[in-house]
Amino acid sequence: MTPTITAFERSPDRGKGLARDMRVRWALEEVGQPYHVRLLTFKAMKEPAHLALHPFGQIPTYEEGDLALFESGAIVFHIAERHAGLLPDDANARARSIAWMFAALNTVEPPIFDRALASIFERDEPWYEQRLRALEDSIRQRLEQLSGRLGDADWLDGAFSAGDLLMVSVLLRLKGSGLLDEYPNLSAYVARGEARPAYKRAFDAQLAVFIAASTG
Ligand code: GTB
Repeated sequence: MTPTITAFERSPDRGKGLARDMRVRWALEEVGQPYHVRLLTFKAMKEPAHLALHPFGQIPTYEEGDLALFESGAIVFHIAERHAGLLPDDANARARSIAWMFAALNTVEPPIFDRALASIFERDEPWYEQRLRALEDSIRQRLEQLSGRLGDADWLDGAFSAGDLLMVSVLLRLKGSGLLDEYPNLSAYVARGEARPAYKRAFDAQLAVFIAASTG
């Protein structure tokens, strides 16, 4: 059965691929699973039909037969469990990949996302510069640690896995901030992720949605 995911009808990032449907698209592309996309306005996301799928009225969701999921991490995990290619077969290596998935979402993403939110919603506050510095210090601490662990390896733990897919997705939000450039091995790691054909297909698909919304 072909799954259906939800995405922004018009992403506020103007097609930069920063919304969280991108990581789900990427996972589906990595495993070669075709998918449908249902596009939603902000208004539709808060209506009962969507709230029945997503208790917080957000994207992405994932529907497949009688299964409905929300939370991008849970969706990527589901895809990785049901298809070959995103989690190793060896039980210990698999557990470590899953640990990297959680690390990406629980340990690395929060200060990065908070920085993005602050730069949109708190820019005019008198304490903005101080808050930005504090958030960037927290981000640097995580990047330093991650950079040390990655070293000169291509991926976090052996072959590319769902842990890398989520970590690269999270780090991509730092592009243009200058922060990633302070850690050349992490910049190269993100570039390796972006160079994957599956990433490119997913990126092009979400960009096509933005272009269609802008020209239609
Ligand atoms: N923890 C959830 C998950 O991982 O799935 C978080 C889902 C989430 O934050 N969804 C956002 C959403 O639906 C879109 S991705 N927001 C609408 C709402 O809450 O009403 C977050 C996002 C939004 C915008 C940009 N951007 O413009 O760059 C990037 C990322």
